[in-house]
Amino acid sequence: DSSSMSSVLKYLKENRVSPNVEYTGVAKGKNVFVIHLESFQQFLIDYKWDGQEVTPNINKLYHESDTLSFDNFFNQVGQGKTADAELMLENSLFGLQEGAAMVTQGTTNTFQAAPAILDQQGYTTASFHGDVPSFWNRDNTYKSWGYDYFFSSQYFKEGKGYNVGYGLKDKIFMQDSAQYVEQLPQPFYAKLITVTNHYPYLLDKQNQSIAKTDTGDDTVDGYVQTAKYLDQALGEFMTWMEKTGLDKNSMVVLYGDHYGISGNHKKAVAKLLGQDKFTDFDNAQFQRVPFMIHMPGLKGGVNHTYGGEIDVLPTLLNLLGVKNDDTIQFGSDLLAANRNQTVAFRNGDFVAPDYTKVGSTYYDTKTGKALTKLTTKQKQRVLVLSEHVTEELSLSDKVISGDLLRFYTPVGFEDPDKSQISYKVTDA
Ligand code: GP9
Ligand code: MN
Repeated sequence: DSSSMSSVLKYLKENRVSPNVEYTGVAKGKNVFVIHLESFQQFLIDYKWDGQEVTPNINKLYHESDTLSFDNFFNQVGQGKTADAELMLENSLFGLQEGAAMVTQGTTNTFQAAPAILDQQGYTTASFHGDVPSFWNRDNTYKSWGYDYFFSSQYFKEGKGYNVGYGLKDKIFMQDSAQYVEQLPQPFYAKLITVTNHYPYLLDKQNQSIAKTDTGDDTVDGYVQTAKYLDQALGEFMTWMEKTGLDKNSMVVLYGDHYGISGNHKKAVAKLLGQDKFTDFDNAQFQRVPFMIHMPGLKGGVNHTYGGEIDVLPTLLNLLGVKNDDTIQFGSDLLAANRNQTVAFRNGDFVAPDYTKVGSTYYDTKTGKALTKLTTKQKQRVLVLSEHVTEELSLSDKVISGDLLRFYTPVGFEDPDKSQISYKVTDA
């Protein structure tokens, strides 16, 4: 209702951070590729196994001078996993405490999502994914978000051994997507959701080009093989971009959606990381995932700000030069000065540059030491952080559960006309 909405607006007014003007509009009018790296964790960057880099292409991008990379960027998903990541990235709203908002609210709610915002900037918008269109209710949710096109499994060629796990293998998926990308009117915003690097990390012999790790934990040891395969698929896609010249007028955004290896595999992870143990604190820090923005001429480097998936949309809109001062978004431009660096996890835990909370325990983020006795100053500080996290999560929940965006329209924003959108193959 309107009183919930006014508490949301009040919160945003008090917490909105001005974006970094040095970066405002540097990608204006460029094509945008958002590449979803399934279950890809930050620790894979520069990780070596079997005498080789596991992900040389992603590593190369990470270190390039025209790539903005982040090494304190966290996934913030809940039960909705991939769906929560998509929701946060394209709406700057948190996933719900239970279930997946794309499933429970995606069809009916009003959204002011990236595709609809960019549509008004003259962009063609398309999502690509090699699984059935109904998974995570994407086919309905994408209409609410304003996607012009959704290329799902129906659009891709089929063949023996083409699928593994949840869908089309990444190399085939990327190749097949390319032919559709070439047909999109520019500028476009294209999101490609990979899937092969998904638990249980299955891959045919022919495509395995690195040995499994040797932790002895079967649910963990295939991870490097599918991660490498994903990296190769991305490498091929980047080569294709160079061939077409799309690399010159596009901004490429890469992100890992959530952990691949859960906190239930402490022993195996400790072994992978060369540590003697893996604590709850370590597991919170292990939620880092890659976030990179690559564009020719971009002033890059590894940025150490603490942030997460909720912060992506404000960051991208600033780069694209899209006015973003009256939207209902809970994140902030990752390049902004004086931004709040408290990263909320869906369960209320958090990581901030000074303190980390896991359950009822607070840790010093720098040392990893659990604080058994908090000083008055520490108590005050962790209380401020906790309250901030609780407030942003509960207000974001109100927006989604109460479908509050139907009561509020940013200046110049137009709701997507869902009746005009169809993702059926016959209409393509
Ligand atoms: C399926 C894929 C997997 O289409 O996106 O989702 P996840 O299990 O990672 O949430
Ligand atoms: Mn996922």
